[in-house]
Amino acid sequence: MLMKKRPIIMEVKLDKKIIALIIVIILVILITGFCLYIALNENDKNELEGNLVVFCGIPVDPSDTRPDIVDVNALKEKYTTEYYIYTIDGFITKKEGVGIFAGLSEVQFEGINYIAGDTPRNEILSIGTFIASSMDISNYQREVVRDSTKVVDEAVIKKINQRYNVSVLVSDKLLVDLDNNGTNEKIITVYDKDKGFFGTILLSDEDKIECYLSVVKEGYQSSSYDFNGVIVDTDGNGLMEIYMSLPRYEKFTWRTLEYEKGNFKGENDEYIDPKVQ
Ligand SMILES: [Ca+2]
Ligand SMILES: [Ca+2]
Repeated sequence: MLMKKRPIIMEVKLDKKIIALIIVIILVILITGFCLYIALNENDKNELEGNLVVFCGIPVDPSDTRPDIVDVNALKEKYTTEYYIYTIDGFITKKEGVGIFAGLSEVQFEGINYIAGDTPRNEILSIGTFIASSMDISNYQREVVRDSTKVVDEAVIKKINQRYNVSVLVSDKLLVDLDNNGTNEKIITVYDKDKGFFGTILLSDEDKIECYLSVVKEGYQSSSYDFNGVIVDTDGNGLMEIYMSLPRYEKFTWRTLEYEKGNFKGENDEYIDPKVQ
């Protein structure tokens, strides 16, 4: 009888050892994985650190858009480099930044906004609104799809019309996963020519109005009512920035926003009301 019991005890002891070993292995794998994840993320951050970004010929780094900057030549020197050029359709070309930045000396400051005294004129602008990035950011981008059907939920149109007392048509509809959660948000532009109304509106993946990104209530006249900007991730944090060019009298200003789970990061002014549903 005793002889029969011993192997059973041994077996139990062995099982405990194996279990302990498995736990240790799992812990090692988890810790190693976590460290690797942190390290990779750090690499990503470092990779784009110091990336110079120029939108419509204007630097977007907040430290270079202070109202008190007087030495624009120092900025011109800093920003004169080779750039990767992106439009709403993605990467298009690589260019020396001298031409892109030619308009800098004409930039004026007005309050906290950075307003171009005159639109920088060069061959790139004829292609449309663009982002110039001193680093290659292609690997960080998610596709922006232009939905040619422009179909928008009736309830959304009704809400816009009621809110602004207009009767809008849809000019543009873009689909993009802004926050990398696997579902597309939608950015639409709508207009009412008779009332000079033009709006850019963010819809959730469930066709709910998340935010009026930009609204001009009267006096807007243009040959195109399409989305005027670029949607691109310039800091590699996985969230796509919405760079928008906004009309302001005969000049323009711009806005950068990041959207994640109903929240916004970035510039915020009277046009933006993220709480509007
Ligand atoms: Ca999303
Ligand atoms: Ca980003």
